[in-house]
Amino acid sequence: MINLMENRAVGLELLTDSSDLRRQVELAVATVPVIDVHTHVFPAEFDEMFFHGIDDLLTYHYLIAETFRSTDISHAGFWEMTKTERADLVWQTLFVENTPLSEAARGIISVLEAFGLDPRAPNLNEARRFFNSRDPGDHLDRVLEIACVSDVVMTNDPFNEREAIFLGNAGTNLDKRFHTSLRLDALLNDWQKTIRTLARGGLSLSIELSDGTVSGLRHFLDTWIVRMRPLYLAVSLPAEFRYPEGDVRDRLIREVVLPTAREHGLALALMMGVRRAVNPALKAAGDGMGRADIRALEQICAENPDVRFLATFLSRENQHELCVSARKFNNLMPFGCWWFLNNPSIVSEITRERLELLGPSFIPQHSDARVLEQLIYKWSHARVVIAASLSEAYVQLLHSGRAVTRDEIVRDVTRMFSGNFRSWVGFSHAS
Ligand code: FIX
Ligand code: ZN
Repeated sequence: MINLMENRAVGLELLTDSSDLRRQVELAVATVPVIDVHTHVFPAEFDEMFFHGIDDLLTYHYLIAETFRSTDISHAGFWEMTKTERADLVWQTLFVENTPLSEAARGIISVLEAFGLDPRAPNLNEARRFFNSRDPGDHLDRVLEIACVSDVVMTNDPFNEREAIFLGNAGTNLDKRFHTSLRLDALLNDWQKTIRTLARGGLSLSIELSDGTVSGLRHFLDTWIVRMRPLYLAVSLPAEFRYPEGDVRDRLIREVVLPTAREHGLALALMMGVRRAVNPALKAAGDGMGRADIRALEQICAENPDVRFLATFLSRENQHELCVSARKFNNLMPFGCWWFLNNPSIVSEITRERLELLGPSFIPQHSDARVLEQLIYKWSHARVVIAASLSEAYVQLLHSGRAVTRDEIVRDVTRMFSGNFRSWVGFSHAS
């Protein structure tokens, strides 16, 4: 009881020494569990969509793009290789013949370190033996524990015929730490192909978006929302996305997506600024980015004040605009440092400008992990930068004349790591 009382008292103590303050921030950021609001990670129930272990880690598309810059293998030659051969080539190229200085390469080192594996191994024998020996359930528990991740939100595409098979059962026997989001890229960015996919599934629609087609699409989404219980709807949008635009996508957003979000009380995540297949020869590694038009987001938020929006942009040049837009629209929640932004130098800049313009009313990061063990490095690397940015904000506040307590720091970090998302999407602790 005394310890509890002492601990309670410590939590209420004003932190007037900047070194103590920094230590408390680092402790809070390191130990407050986070909800990972956007990932491509799947649990083992999704079979071949469940990526884990050293070969999946090394054939991550970030590392494939980097490997092509340091070896003379042709794209075709690389794709003819087996996954094991590709992983060996990536390891040899980026980790043996060169120093793993990039963020994605350093991430592999952080994962090996977490499991006590040799980061300077000449080959992958030890790592393969280790990962192949792990019990899947225990390994998942251990990864989430090391990463201090309480919940993982997947990216789920009901328009993907292969995934739909797994999704159909997701509602029932899914690991309770995994949650779905309903991804709309196929509908909004690939309408011509999707109408053919839906026809194969027995849903015949008209490409001109007749009334019957709109109601057919609404019913398709309603059915999937009931089956998969997504925490939010999501779509990535190209850098050239404009709104209003008067095209098919504009009509699908207005007549199908927004009414569905409103009717089901679902938030809509807009992920803006991607340029798909800039170099198709790199496959998943071939996407690029571009500066998007913040006015499109503002128009959607302004026209739909009763709908909550999550937003992330892929261009560093859009980040300050996003902060200012979020000040204008309280139905807009910025989240994460997406993809090519997820590098410490840029995460630091984005986090500091968000704290300066938004206080704790944003979601600092998502991992975008595709391979289970990436959760470890993406969160350990992010936490270092978030702690430094947050410490700077508290120290500046102290110098301006206002000290904080440890409990207040934990409150603020909890709000950013899970509270803002929970309240935004209506995700209660119980669910
Ligand atoms: O659109 C997305 O969800 C992107 O995150 C992915 O397409 C991308 O490949 C990725 O995983 C980036 O980290
Ligand atoms: Zn993603």
